Amino acid sequence: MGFTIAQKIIKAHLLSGEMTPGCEVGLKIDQTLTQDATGTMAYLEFEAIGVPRVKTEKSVAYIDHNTLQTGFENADDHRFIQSVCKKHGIYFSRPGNGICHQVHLERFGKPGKTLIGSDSHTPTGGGIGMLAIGAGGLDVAVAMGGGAYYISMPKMVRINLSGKLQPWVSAKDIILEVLRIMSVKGGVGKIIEYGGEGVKTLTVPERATITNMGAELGATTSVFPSDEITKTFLKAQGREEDWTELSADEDAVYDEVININLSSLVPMAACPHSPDNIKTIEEIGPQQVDQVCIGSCTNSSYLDLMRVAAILKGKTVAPNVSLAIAPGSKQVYNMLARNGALAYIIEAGARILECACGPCIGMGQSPNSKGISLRTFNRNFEGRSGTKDGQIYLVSPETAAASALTGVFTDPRTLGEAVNIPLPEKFDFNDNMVIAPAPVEEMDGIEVLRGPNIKPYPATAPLAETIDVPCSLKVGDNITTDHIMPAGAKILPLRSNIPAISQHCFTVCDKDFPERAKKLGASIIVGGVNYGQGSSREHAALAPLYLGVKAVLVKSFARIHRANLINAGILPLTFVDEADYDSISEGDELSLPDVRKLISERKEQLTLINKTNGKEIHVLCELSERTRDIILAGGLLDFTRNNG
Ligand code: MIC
Ligand code: SF4
Repeated sequence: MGFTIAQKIIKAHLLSGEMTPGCEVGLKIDQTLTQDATGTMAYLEFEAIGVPRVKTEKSVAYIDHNTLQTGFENADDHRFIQSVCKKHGIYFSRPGNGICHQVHLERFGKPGKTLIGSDSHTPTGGGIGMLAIGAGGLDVAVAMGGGAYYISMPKMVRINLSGKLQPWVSAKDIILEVLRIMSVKGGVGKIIEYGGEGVKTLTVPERATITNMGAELGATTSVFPSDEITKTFLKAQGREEDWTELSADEDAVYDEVININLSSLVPMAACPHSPDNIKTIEEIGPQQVDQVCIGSCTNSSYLDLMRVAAILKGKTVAPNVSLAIAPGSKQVYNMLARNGALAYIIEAGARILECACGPCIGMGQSPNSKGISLRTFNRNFEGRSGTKDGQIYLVSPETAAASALTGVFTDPRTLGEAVNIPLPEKFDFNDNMVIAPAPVEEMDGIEVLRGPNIKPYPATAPLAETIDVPCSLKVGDNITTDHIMPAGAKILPLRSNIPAISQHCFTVCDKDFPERAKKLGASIIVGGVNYGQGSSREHAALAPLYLGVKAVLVKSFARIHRANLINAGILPLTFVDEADYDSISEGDELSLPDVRKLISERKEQLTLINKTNGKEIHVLCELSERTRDIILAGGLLDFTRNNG
C-alpha cells in the first residue's frame, strides 16, 4: 500500500507512535515560527524550559500582529522578542517585513519539512509541500527546545481538482467551495491533500491561499505536492536548492475523496458570521458595500495585489466605500512600488496600510456600525473586526477590488477581459529585515529586555483529587477563540499580561464572566460542538486557567484549543450523550469525585454529578499516556520541568 504526501512526511519525522488514525504520533520538527501576539508568551515559556539555544533547523520570530503602537506595551514586547531571538538562536523578522505566513512561504519554507507555528494559519506552508501545523505557543517552545510535537494521527482526505479556473475566478473561490462542502468542522482530525490535473494550473501563492484557509475547515493541515511549479516558485525566490519533489503514491489510500471541477466554479463569498456560510456573488446581488479590505495571510501575495492594481488602474474607489490594502510582505510591497502598480492603487484612492495583519485581527479599520465589509481574509467571526454588528464577507481579491469600484457586491466576471499576471521570473528578494541570531560564543553576554507589561505564566497546580465546583458559564455551538479571548487593538497589547487580559475573557458572550469566575475561585465551563475553533492563541486557555477554570465540558473540541487546554492543565471533557448538555445550567454545582485517581488509573469515562438537580451524567476524558501525565502534573510546563 502506498503513502499519501502527508504520510510520507510524517513517516520521515516519526519519533513515536503508530501511523494509525487516532493514535498519538510524536514528530520531529524541522522549523518553527512565531508571531508577536503569541510569541512573547511562547518565548517566556521557552526561557522557562531552560534550553539555551534552539535545536531546530530554523526558527523564525515574526512581528506582524501587534504593530499598532498606542502605548509602550507592543513595542516593549517586540524588543523582548528581538533580544530573546538574538540570545537563543532564532531569526528575527522585523516589523515591516510582513505577515509571518507570507514571508515564511517566500523565504524559508521547504518542501518535505515539518513546520509548527504559534498561529493557526501555519498550514499556509502546505502550499509549498511542507507539513505545516498550527500549535499553541508552549508546543512551539518545546519543539524549539528539541522536543517532539504530538498530534493524533489524522485521517487523509484527497481533494481531486480537475479542469481550470474560469477568468476572474480565483484560488479563494476554490477554498470557499471546499468550505461549502465540508463546513468549519468538516476537517477536524483530517489532513487535506490536493491532487489531480487541476493542481498543475495553480501557482504556489494560489496553493498557499487554499492551504491557509484550510485552517477554517478545522483540519490539522492541508498540503499540495511539490512539483515543477513549486520548483519554479523557489527558483524565482533564489532558492532552487531548497526544492525536492514530493507526491502521493499512485496507490495511496485516502479515507475520503472529494472531486472539484475548477471550470465550474464561480466567484463566491463567505457571509456573516462563519467562513462556511457560502453564497455566490450573484446570489447575494448588488447590495451596498461600506468597506473593502485587501490583504491578510490568505490573499496578499504579489499575484493577488497585481490583479487588484490592474482592476483599480485609472478608476476611483466608489464614494460610499473605504478601501484599505495591506501588502503581505515587504517583498510584495517593494515589487509593486518598483513596477509602478502601487501608483494605480494610490491613484484609485486606496488607504495603504503597513505589511501586517492589521484589520484581520481588529488592529484598526473596524467598519462603521452595521457596516458591510468585504475582506480577502480568512475569518469573519462576529465581533472580530472590532465592530460587534459589522457584517463581514470573505471574498477573493478580484471580487473585493471590483466591488470597491462599484460600491456594491460585484461579480468580477462583469469586468470584461481578464488580466493575466504571470509569476515573475525573479522576485525582488532581500532579507535585510531578518536579523540573524548572535553566534554561540556571544550568547551569554546578551541581555533579554523585559518591559513592565510582561508578567509571568499563571500559577498552576497538579490535578486535584476531586473537582467540586460550580458551572461558571454555559455557551452554545461553534464558540471561537475570538469569543473566549477576544483580540483587537485594545486587548492585544495585553497578550504578555495574563492577569490583565483575563479581564476580557468571554466578555463577547457575557461581560460579567471574568468577575464571576474570579469570585467563584474555581469552576467548570460548559459548551457545545466545535468548541475553541479558530485561532491557536493559548491565551484562550491561559486566561481561563488564571480565572480558576478547572475543566471544560463540551460536545466536541477544535484540535488546537483542546491541546492548549491540556497544556494549561485544564481537563478537556466531552459528553458521552450530547443530550446531557441540557441537564446543566449556569450556576449548577458540579462534582467529579476521585478524578485524579480515576485518570491515573486510565479510566476514560467519568461520572459527573450535578449536585443542584441530582443528575449523574457520563463524560469522557480521552487522553494518551503523555497527555494524561501532563494533566496530572498541572500542565505541560510543569510536566516538561519535572521531566528535565
Ligand atoms: C488569528 O488569525 O486569529 C490570529 C490572530 O492570527 C491567531 C493567533 C493569535 O491569536 O495571536 C491564530 O490564528 O492563531
Ligand atoms: Fe494575521 Fe489574519 Fe493571518 Fe491571523 S489570519 S495571521 S491575524 S493575517
